[in-house]
Amino acid sequence: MRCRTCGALAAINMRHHKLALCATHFPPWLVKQTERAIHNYRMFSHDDHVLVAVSGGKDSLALWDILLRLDYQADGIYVDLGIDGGFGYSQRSKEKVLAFQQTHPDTKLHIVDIAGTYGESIIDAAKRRGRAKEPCSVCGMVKRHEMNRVAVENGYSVLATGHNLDDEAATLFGNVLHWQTRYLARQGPVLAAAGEMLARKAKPFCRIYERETAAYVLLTGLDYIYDECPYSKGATSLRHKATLNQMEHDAPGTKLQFYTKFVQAKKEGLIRSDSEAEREMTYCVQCGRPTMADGLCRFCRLWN
Ligand code: Q46
Ligand code: ZN
Ligand code: ZN
Repeated sequence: MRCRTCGALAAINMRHHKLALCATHFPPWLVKQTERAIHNYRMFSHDDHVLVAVSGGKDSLALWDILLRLDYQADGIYVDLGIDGGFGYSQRSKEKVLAFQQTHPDTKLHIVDIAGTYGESIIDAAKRRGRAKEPCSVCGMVKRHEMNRVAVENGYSVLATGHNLDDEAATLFGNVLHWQTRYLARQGPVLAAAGEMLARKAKPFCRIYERETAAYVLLTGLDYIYDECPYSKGATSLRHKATLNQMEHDAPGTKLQFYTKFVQAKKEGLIRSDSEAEREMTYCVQCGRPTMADGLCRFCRLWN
């Protein structure tokens, strides 16, 4: 395959776009695609203060890198979950994030140490809830709560996450399989803020395939933690990803269509929007953040 721009040997062939690009022309192309998504879905502008959720993995570091290249005011937040998994997962991922931030000294990095702040690591908290082997629901909830808290308390107008198209399509697939209409209402490229306690959320990579962010970090030499969290192995989302990969292999563009047509249907009012879902929310009596639960939110309940 040859690069469409210069005719050199291609580094990546994107069958879904009928486009092949070389090592020189692919990274700027991806930066432009990200900018386009930010603009088209009205995620944020150059006046916004963006907080990027960074895990040390390829997607979130690529996102922080691209937002800085695009001259956005973007700081980072790292949530130290205290997960070891036999290879010091949290420690090593934190080192990658710190190393990246040190090469961008104008940016700020917020680090939340869960065990230090709440007296218990994610895994211990999950154990207490009888979820030692499947800590992901507790972990995800705590991460979302803490990222939002830091965004709100520090005046960031938007929280950006590195979820890519493969993540979003797998989530959508799971939500549709179980007809989780509430979750469908809260899924999308950008979620509006709800009052002063819930920051706007944006996913600038929602149309970018995982192999494209992988190619980006490889070609730009970004250093990230290659190993996944040890608890991600049994995740249902991996099964959904495998199914979608098979379909994508047979018909390139399947994932992109599945996701973008969903977003379009929401825009046309065919699927309930997040603002409608928001009306069902109440506010946690302890931390004041929106919740679907009565009285205390799930986060406050966990630590009480
Ligand atoms: S960090 Fe936490 Fe993930 Fe690890 S314990 Fe599960 S949710 S897999 S993205
Ligand atoms: Zn080229
Ligand atoms: Zn609460």
